[in-house]
Amino acid sequence: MDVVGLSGLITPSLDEMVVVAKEMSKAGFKQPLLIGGATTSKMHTAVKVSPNYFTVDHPVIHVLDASRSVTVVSSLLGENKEDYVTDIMEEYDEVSLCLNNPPCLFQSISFAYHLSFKFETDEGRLLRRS
Ligand code: B12
Repeated sequence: MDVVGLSGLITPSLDEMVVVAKEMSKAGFKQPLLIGGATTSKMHTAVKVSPNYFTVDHPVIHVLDASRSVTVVSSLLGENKEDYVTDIMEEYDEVSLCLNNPPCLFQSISFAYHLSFKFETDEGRLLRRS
């Protein structure tokens, strides 16, 4: 299976990713799109990139560390691909709905803890993720 990966090293890369996602959609690409790099976030992927390309067949997935892409691609190749992708889709919907609402965002992120992201918080305020 081919996968397309975009790496956002500097802030302008974030807007370019949106352009790339739109172009991939227009050109009829079918490959999953992995988003990574220091300036990217799940919120940016959910709100800006994903609406331009995400389908169950070719999801857009934010991957925090390149080493995690192995697990992600294994899940995309596995029997439970559809469940895996649907979970991500639902999570992105929740994160998008919570935009500009930190308590709501924290709740939805806690809900997604099973995806094994770790967070440190201070009275509901997100401090760090690892
Ligand atoms: C090395 C470096 C450079 C080198 C790059 C050399 C090269 N050929 O790659 C040089 C000196 C050229 C450079 C230039 C610039 N840099 Co610089 N640079 C860095 C630095 C120190 C390290 C980046 C790095 O390579 N890290 C190692 C990689 C492996 O880590 P990573 O990118 O985080 O990737 C990991 C994950 O994010 C993930 N991942 C990354 N991509 C992907 C993709 C996928 C698909 C997946 C699944 C995962 C994934 O996996 C990786 C491993 O875990 C960072 C500071 C920092 N500590 O991050 C600044 C930094 C990125 N640079 C910065 C800036 C501003 C610049 C310049 C614009 C400076 C200027 N005014 O000219 C230019 C831009 C050049 C350009 N056109 O891109 C800023 C960006 C700030 C911002 N938010 O925009 C940073 C953050 C420094 C800072 N704090 O100000 N830079």
